[in-house]
Amino acid sequence: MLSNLTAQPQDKILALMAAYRADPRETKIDLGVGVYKDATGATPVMRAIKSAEELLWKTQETKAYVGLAGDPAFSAAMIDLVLGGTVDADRLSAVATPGGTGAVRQALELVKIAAPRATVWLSNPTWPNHPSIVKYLGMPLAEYRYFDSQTGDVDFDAMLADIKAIPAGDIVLLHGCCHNPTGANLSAEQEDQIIAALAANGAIPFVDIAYQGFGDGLEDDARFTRKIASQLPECLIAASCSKNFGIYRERTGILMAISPSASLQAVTQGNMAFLNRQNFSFPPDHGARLVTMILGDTGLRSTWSSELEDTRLSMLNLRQQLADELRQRTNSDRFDFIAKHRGMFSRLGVSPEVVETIRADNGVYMVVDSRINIAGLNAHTVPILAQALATALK
Ligand code: PLP
Ligand code: TYF
Repeated sequence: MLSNLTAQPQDKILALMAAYRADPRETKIDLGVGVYKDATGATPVMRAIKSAEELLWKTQETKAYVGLAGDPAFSAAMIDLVLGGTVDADRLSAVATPGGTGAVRQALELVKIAAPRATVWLSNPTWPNHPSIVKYLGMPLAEYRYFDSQTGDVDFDAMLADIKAIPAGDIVLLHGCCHNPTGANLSAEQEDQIIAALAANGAIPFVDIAYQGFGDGLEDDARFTRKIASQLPECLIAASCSKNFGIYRERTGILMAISPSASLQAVTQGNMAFLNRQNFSFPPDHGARLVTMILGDTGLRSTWSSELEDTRLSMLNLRQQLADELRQRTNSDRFDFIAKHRGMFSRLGVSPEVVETIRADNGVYMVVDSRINIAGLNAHTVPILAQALATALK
């Protein structure tokens, strides 16, 4: 039986991680996988997480199963964090999932049950796991235009035209904030135009929000998601706690669904719990419990949000520094967009050959589409990257 297997395509981001590890050069720089790193290159456990873990260790008296949907207190805390009271609880369903990836998977499986013929529309480009999961589930897939590699900005006219043409009942996957891989995001006015287009054509939004707090702050980063949730009749939301709580390996995420009416809530919730049971029974609890403790405690919450804010500001500083260095070294404003982008990533818009040259000559690892993880840089390595790029582009 196992002899029937053939090799699966690799995730290019995870393959890059392996290539970086195998490079013996001490000066190598990892701008690949989306993990936050501080100025020393460490991915620290956040202070609030450490405190919550200590408290949990002292007070937790059982590790018995919780429930198919996870702890309702986690759902309530995350609904509040992401939606901030913009949607009535009686239309909201939620289940904890293994990470944001698990939420994306469960959301698509829910679509498969409810609307098996619906096409899933993805931004071009998007996070590689989106098309990978859609294809694996055998669902129809299509793309809407998103990025203009000449300007480094959203190609908004093209995006809006494509969204307007999507048929009623199809699913439109939108990044809640901090678009991965481009770093280019909609303005508040552009968001409103996208929402108006969805209201007019009856396509159903599915928001993936994995970087709340990494862009313009916890509230601003939730703005698009909240407007979608409160202005459109139904939507799905996949939220990840991996980045903003720094608990990547704990696999902590949540799927939320907003039903058009309260009468549909129970059956929606039941289907989501059913899907959890089919796939893994109970979602992981440890990370979800830490998040619940932090969000529910004034002291822990303020420790967490201030550390998150420091993280966000450090990435903004690196953005500005990199844009400035590139302006100087390339003698052009070509890369000014880096300072305007938000989140962990920017797509530089250089060719795969340039990406490869910089890797071979300078040991700088970025994804082949020229996505860089801003947090992989520090004040010392920004000029090294800027010079490597300027040289390779000559
Ligand atoms: N969605 C996007 C766009 C992402 O970039 C990520 C990666 O972090 C995720 C979802 C989910 O990540 P995780 O499964 O680690 O929570
Ligand atoms: O885009 C990234 O780098 C992050 C981390 O299969 C990631 O979202 C990458 C690949 C993957 C899961 C997470």
